[in-house]
Amino acid sequence: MKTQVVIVGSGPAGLMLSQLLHTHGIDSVVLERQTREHVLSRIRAGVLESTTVDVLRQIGVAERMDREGHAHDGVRIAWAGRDTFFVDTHKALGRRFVVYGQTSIQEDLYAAADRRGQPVLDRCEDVVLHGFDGGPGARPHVTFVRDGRSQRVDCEFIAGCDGFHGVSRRSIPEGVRREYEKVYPFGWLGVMARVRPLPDVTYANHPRGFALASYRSQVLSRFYIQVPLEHKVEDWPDERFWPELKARFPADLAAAITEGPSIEKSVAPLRSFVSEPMRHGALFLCGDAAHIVPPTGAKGLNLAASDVFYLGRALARWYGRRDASQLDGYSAMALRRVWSSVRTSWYLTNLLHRFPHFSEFDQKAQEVELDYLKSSAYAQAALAEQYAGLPFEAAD
Ligand code: RFL
Ligand code: PHB
Repeated sequence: MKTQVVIVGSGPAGLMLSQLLHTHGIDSVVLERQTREHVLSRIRAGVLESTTVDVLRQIGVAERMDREGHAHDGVRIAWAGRDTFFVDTHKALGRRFVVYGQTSIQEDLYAAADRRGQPVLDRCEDVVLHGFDGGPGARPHVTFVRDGRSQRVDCEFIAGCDGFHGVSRRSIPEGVRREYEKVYPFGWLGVMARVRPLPDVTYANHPRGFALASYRSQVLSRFYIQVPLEHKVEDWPDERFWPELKARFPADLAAAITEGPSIEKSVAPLRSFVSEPMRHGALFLCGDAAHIVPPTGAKGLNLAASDVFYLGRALARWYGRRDASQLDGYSAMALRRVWSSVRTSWYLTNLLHRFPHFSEFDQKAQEVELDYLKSSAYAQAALAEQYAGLPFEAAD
C-alpha cells in the first residue's frame, strides 16, 4: 500500500486529521489498534471551545453538532457553604462553547470517512514506524499485522495520533525527547445517567472532594466526582454515588439534581504530561500522543483539534507550494497552545480539588483564591479567557 500520510490512531485527532487532509486533496490511510465498536464505546470529553467548533465546521462534520449540541455562555463554580458564581465567557469575550459528546464526534467522523471511502483499518496489531528520522536513504513507512498478515504502507509523512499509550511518541529516540509530567493524587469517577441535567456545567469544590455536573442532552447527564486513586468502579454502586454527588453541591443545586440508574461508569487518573518536540523528521505528533491534561479545564480534545488544525494547514502548504516553513514551525506553534492549556488545567485542578497533603495554609490560600474569583470581575474575565481557549495563531 502507498499513501501520502499514514495516520496512526482513529481517535478524534486521527479522524479529524484525515478529514482535514481530504479537504485539501491529500490522501491518508488510518491505522487503528482497536475495533470500531470499541472506539465508539468510549465516553470522554464534552466541552468544545469555539475554535474546535470552527474546525469541525470547516471540515464539514458539524451538521449534527449544530443541531444537537448545546451552546453555553459560561460555567458555574460552587464551593462549600458559599454562593456560586458564573464565569461568563460570552460576556467577557463574546464566545460560547458547545457541549457535545466526544462519542458523537467520533460517530460523525467515522460516518464522514465512510462516505468518502477513507481507509480506516481497525484491529492493526504491532504497528511499527520506520524511516521517519531523515537518515540517508530513509523512506517513511509503517508496518503492522492485520488478520494474521504482515502489511506495509509507504508514505511521505507519519502522523502519530495514537493517544498517551500509543507507539508513536515512544518511536522518537529518548535522547531527542524531553518529557514533563505531574501526576495528581486522585482520580475522577465519571457517571452517565439518563436524567435531566443542571442548566449550567457546574464545578464544585467541597471538603468531601471535587464534583462536576455536565450535560449531554436535555435528558442525558454526565457527572464526575473526585475519588482516591485506588478506587474502582465496583466501589461506587449507584446507592453510594448519588448521595455523595449531592453532598458536594450547595443545597439548592443538590435539590435540582435528578437521580436515575447509571448507564456507564469509569475511573480515570489525573495527569499533566507534555513531550517535546512534537515533530521528529517526517513524524508529527497530535493530541494525547504528545500531551495529557487533567480533565478539569476540558482541554484535551480541544488541544487535539488545535494540533490537527496546525498540522493540516502545514501539510496543505507543503503539498500546495512545496513550502516546508509551517512544517518546520509546527512543534513550536502547537506547543505554545499546549502549554497555555496545561497551565489552565493545572490551575483549575489546584483550585477545585481537595489535596490529601494540603496544609491549613494551602487550604486557606485556595479558599481566598475562590473568594477573589467570586468578587472580582477582572479575575473572572481572566479565567473566562483561559477557559474559552486561545484563538489559533495566524500562519506567518
Ligand atoms: P485518543 O482518543 O486516545 O485516540 C487515540 C487512538 O489511537 C489508538 N491507538 C493505536 N492505534 C494503532 N496502533 C497503536 N499502537 C495504538 N495505540 C493507540 C487508540 O485505540 C485510540 O483509538 O487520543 P486523541 O485522538 O489524541 O484524542 C484525545 C482525547 O480523546 C482526549 O484528550 C479527551 O478525551 C480528554 N478529555 C476531555 N477533553 C476535552 O477537550 N474536553 C472535555 O470535556 C474532556 N473531558 C477527557 C474528559 C478525558 C477523560 N478521560 C477518560 C481521560 C473527561 C475524561 C473522563
Ligand atoms: C464532560 O462533559 O464530560 C466534561 C465537562 C467539563 C470538564 C470535563 C468533562 O471539565
